Amino acid sequence: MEGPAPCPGSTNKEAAASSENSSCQSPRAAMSAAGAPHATSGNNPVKSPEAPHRVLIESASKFRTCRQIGFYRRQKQLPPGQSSYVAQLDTLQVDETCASLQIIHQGTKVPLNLQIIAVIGGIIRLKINDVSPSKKRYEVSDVLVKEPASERFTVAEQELSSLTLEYQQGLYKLHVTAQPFSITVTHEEKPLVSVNSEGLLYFEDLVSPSPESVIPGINADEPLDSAKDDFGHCEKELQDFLDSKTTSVGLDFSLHGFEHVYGIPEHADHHRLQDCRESDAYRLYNLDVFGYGVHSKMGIYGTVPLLLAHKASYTCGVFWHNASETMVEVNYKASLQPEIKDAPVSRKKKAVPQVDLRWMSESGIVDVFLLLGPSPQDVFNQYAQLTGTQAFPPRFSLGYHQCRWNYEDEADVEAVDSGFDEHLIPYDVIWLDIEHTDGKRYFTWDPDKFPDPVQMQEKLEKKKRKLVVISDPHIKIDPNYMLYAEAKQKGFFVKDREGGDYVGRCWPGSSCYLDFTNPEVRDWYSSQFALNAHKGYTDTLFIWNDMNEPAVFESPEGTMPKHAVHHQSWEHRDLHNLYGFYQQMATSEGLIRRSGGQERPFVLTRSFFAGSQRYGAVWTGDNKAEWDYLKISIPMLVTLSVTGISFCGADVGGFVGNPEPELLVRWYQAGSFQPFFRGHAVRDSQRREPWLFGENNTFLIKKAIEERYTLLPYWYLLFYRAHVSAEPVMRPLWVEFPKNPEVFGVENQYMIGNALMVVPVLESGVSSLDVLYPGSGELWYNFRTHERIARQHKQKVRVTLDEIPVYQRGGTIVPMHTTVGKSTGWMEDTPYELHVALDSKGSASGELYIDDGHSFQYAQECMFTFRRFTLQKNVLSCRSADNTGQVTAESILKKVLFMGFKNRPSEVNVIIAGKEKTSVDFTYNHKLCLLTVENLSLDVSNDWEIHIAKS
Ligand code: NBV
Repeated sequence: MEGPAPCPGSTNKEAAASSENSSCQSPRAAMSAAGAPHATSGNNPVKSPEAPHRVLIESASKFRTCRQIGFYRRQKQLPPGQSSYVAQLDTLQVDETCASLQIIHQGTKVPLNLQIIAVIGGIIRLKINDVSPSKKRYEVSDVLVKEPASERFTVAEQELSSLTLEYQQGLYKLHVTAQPFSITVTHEEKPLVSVNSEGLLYFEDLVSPSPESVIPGINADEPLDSAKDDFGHCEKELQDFLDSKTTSVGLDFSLHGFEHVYGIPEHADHHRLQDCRESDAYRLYNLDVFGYGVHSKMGIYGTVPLLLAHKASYTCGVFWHNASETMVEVNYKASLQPEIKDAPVSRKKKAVPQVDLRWMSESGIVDVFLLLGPSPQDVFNQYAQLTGTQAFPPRFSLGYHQCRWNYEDEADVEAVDSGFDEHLIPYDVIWLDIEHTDGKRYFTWDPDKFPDPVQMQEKLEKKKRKLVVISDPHIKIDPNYMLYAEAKQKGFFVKDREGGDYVGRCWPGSSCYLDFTNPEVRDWYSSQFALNAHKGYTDTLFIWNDMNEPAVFESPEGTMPKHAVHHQSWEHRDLHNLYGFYQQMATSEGLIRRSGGQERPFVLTRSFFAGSQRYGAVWTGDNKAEWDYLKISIPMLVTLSVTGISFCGADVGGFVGNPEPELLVRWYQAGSFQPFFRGHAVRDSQRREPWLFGENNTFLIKKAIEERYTLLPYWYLLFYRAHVSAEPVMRPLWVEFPKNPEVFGVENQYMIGNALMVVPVLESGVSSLDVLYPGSGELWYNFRTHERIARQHKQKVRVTLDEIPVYQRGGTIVPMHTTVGKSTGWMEDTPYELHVALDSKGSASGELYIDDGHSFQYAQECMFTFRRFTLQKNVLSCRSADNTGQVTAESILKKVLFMGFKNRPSEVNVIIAGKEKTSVDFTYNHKLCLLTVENLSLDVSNDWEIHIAKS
């Protein structure tokens, strides 16, 4: 190809456009803007095979390593071991809300206020802030659903040098040591977590940099290799960006007896967090990293500063409530600890595993919640009590989504939509990327390509399908663009240091960025989704928020400078990780409002923070069409899931590049068993609709998608449970088998709910897999053949390209649909079937949840059917699961499969509402021990029983 290289997303025409209107940058800037993997993830130039004209050079210097981060380097000057802080126990005050006391730095004599709060429900909150600040520090608001209710601590002991507070009638004790200051929380007298035992409490004085803030000979605020900067940023720009204020805070925690910690997304790395001694710390800084490298601790699009620690006897969590750039160091070690109280000295100490954590944030205060568990579900509940649960999605959004950058025009949309019908593949949503707009002006349509967006949506709606369009946070500077003009006039953009609107470059060229941290801006943005506000914005249109880290081209690390100024004069540095959270909040609120509060929204976001689960779904951004990315998607998604974000997915097929057909098929098979299921592809890639890879692959992809649709009742139930009970939808094995250390490091198998274990194929050419069947005395069944797995806890399993292994756990009942339709909308009246997998006692239980699939009536008027099925002593009963739901429409159960039923029954009878027995047809397969009761017509809203008479 001749001529200048277009950047991602641009056409040659655009690339040639004037700089004022161009959505393009120089190739180097494009690479810079789009992001590049971290230094630790490889520096090799990567050729994008589908776009030979576009060479994406992975740059080592685009994103900073820990050593290039000023506050990290300053904090690392603090020698571990002996804290300079002393707790002034005589300042202790205890009231209904907290215990507070002062801690003082022995060198600087600067006092800090420590609040210890006993939050009802098994949470201890520690807040450390200035006593008399010269300037207020940023405190995160809007992430917690409300100010957590607290109870009074009992002071059990108070001496000159220590103090003991009791929580939950002494089940937990907090031992506060005065000098050096530390806190140890015990559970049943055993140490659980110590705070500042490594002496790494760090709290920079706002007024003057502390003596430690400067490394001899090097200014810690300058990049180590600024001279080598390769992005054409002048010295001043770099200084502007890196002018770290000395406002950073840090604290250490030791988790006693733990060897497994998880959480703190988002990193393209293992589920179990890796030791950081030989490498970088985990960085939590939301960044747009195109084609991010795998096995890297660099921060990518989102942050949830929640870490979970698990051992066979206990699960707990640390939630660091701070939205500035944060680093987390994890060190695994064994320590000698007093284990047994009152034991002879010789028996008192034994080596126990320990995880040391060090959290460091660039600004804000120390505000940390210790989630005391003790079970995984307790930690999920405690975290949800603070930050909320997963928004209950509309049912359509659990179907399959078809996306591409870009579906070119209305004809293209129609052709793709029809393609699904022609190939009889169900799907629910088609997506439009940035090119659908008029010059990247969000809320507008390209008048040539999308002249009649309403009609286009009506056509889709007739087929019971939806449209999603993208809406990024950058707003093109164009006085004739209404959205810009209005926001400008209202002063709704993020400001620069001089008080003007901050201007950055993004897809539309020069742009301003809406200040979503301002509630007024959010309110105004929400109102943009009103049905009469913009042409073509109908009630079947849903929204995708991208580039909301926020991404800014030609800016260091491709994001907003830290000195940009937000609402109430807070600097961007204080709240960087919250920007995307606030955009999704405003978008989701807008969709609710446009329906007068009636309809559930669907909003996908790329950037997120703790609490984002309340506003919709998250995906893992710009992965690549390579096997490593399919593989890493599993730990990435289970990590998101255990940190509250259940509605998560990865681009099926891989965003960047062209997947080989085998990879694509495997990705569909895995994606079909992941919460958010969307195929997506970068611009310039070959078309990837499911039917373009030959008959057999089309068949396999169709089969994977169909399987998703037959399992919709189960997915819907799991999302309901995630919403009401904070249960993750996708689960690492340790959550379901918490007492089984063998599974604590497993990340190539996972659970969907408590019933299905999925073993995705993550490599090419695989003909067998080693499958672990966890649990003791647990029975497992092949999900498709219903055959019981012989009791071996590890087995080599033969696999073909046809499907990935999925197993149903004995003791569970999975609700399914009997057939599939064109989309979820066509399946509202589709009958149900139950897959009952018997445990070793011949019992099983499960649930089914049904409502209208789209409105809030389930919550407002209890308009739902929530049923529990229990199999015990050969009787399967159907009863209300919680006695609150009202019956909605009639829903028919047609078929029940009983797996692991040892003998052929003599007869099977149904008793409806306690009335007389009716005998029903059944078949029995001896070899499989499978009893099938068919041709039923049972309304699941009724109480009924199926009695199986033994022969
Ligand atoms: O809007 C274009 C893309 C989008 O397709 C992708 O899913 C996002 O992650 N977007 C990023 C911006 C450009 C990436 C090079």
